[in-house]
Amino acid sequence: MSDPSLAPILLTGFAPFGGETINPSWEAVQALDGEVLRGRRIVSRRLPVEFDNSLDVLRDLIDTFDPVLVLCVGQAGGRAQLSIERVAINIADARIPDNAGASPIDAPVVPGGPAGYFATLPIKAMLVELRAAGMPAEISQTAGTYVCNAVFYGLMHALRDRPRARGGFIHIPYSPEQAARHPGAPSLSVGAVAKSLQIALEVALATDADLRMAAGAEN
Ligand code: PCA
Repeated sequence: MSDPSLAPILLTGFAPFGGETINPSWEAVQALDGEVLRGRRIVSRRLPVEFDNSLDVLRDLIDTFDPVLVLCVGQAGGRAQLSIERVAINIADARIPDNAGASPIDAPVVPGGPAGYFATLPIKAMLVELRAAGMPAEISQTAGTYVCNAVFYGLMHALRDRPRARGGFIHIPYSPEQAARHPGAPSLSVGAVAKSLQIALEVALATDADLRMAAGAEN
């Protein structure tokens, strides 16, 4: 049972984009809506794939729910593993238009904001537990320059005034159904992603100080 006196967990996925009919981030996130972890309720919501609107929706959700932890999840077709993102950068550079037709080029996500923000979730501890549970996972050093990076940046910018709340971002591979239409692309089932997200959230709730272990990249 959830304890109403405990602040909830906000978990977001995205609408379909780029010609896809589903976005597995929303499918997986939706499956966890209403679950309770350590007494805290998970609130799952879907964000639009729109540079401007997504940040407004996210900020409203943070104001409404005053969450203790926010994890945003997005699809990264072509990636083979759950990518736990380390850093969000203050750049929007769209290769394809967003769902509202906007294609910003080298625009700041937040004018005047710092160049970047780091996730405040224990990304290494999450990595270790995901791998221990048999899930393919990695630390990613870039969330790209499209809407997911903008949402991640906007999230961390919004949380700067809320020291109690921690936030981060995970990119996920295509679902098997999507990968079937992109021959050769790796995939992960929505069920496996949902289970992985639950593990990641549990680790985040249970871990104050992150593990110290190498998970960097040479390039
Ligand atoms: N992935 C896109 C935006 C929405 C999504 O699920 C991205 O990686 O930017």
